[in-house]
Amino acid sequence: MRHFRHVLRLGLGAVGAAGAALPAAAAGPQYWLDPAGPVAAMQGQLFLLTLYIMLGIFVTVSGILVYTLVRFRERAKAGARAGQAGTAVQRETAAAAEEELPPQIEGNHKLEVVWTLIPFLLLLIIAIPTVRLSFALAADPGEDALEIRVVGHQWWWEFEYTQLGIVTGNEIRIPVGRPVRLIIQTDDVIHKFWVPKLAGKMDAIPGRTNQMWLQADEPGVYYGQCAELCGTHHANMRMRVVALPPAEFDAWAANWGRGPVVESEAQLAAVERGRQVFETRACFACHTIEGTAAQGTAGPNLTDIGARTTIAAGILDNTPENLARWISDPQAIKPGSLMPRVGLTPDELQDVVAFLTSLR
Ligand code: HEC
Ligand SMILES: [Cu+2]
Repeated sequence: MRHFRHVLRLGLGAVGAAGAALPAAAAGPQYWLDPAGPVAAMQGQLFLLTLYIMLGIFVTVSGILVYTLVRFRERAKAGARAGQAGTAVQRETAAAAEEELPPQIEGNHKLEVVWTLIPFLLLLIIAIPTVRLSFALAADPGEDALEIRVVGHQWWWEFEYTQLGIVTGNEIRIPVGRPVRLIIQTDDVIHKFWVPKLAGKMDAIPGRTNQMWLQADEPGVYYGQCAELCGTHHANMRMRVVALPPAEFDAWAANWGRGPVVESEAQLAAVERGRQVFETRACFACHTIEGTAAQGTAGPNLTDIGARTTIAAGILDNTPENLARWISDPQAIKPGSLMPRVGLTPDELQDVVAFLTSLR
């Protein structure tokens, strides 16, 4: 009985811990059971269906187990207790009681059919929606879909809008209510694209192209990250999906690559100097900025860097201070990152930051 209580306490403890952890996870921006689009919603429903069936089985089986343990437990017998100090007759009765066994049952066709049929039916209930959903998710989202090629790099994401000629990094803008076809590839090792509130994970595998689709039903910023261990900065390979009303999306797309936005003559001069720094120092060899001499591809395309909310694959807010920190010493922020430290004078640094922040 002491063991039983111990097990019961452990079990209740585990359920309590899970119950406390769930709402805590729900508060986070990557809680996938709080979907913001049809793909994540369908996946969540299938998960919950399976979970509820399993919970039903768990409760039924454990219930029968606990009932059996309690109901048929060995009880101290009056005779056995008496036996220790009793007469010879009492001792004999006690010994006989010890040997007394419950009826031994072997084979029961009815029961066997029932407990084969029930799992069969339950598996069928899980299998039908699973197969249907698998086909729905593998299907092409159609001609109207926006297509984005996603390329994983150590440790940042490249996004190419194949129909629009736009390339960006670590942050994708998509129009609300329109399906997005994602062509998923990698430039080096295996990565995994994952924006929990919009859709489940998809591998980016060398030499292979995977496809998936997603859609955001409400405007907002959805957090994602690489979900496959891909080296030192796997945990710092984040991304954001910004879902915009269609008109705002179109305006952003039309404006992309239009060059610097400046408010004053003085700012224009700084931006001009910054562009020259970018085009003549090592930056141009690794980064592309539309409309400049910089056409490198080893690092993220920076054409709209001023419009992004974060830099360095989601680990720093995009502010002029953080840009300067990053550019002056990327290795201090992301040690081992594939952007080297480029020696710039303080003036050059200031100008290049002015140039980059104007690209919005
Ligand atoms: C050898 C190639 C290389 C050179 C040279 C280089 N970068 Fe980078 N840069 C990268 C890579 C790779 C990343 C992505 C790093 C990461 O997030 O892990 C990056 C990231 C950045 C980012 C953040 C972009 C984002 O989307 O988060 C900025 C801004 C940037 N570089 C600016 C510069 C500037 C300015 C220079 C010149 C002073 C420069 N880079 C020189 C390779 C390079
Ligand atoms: Cu990765």
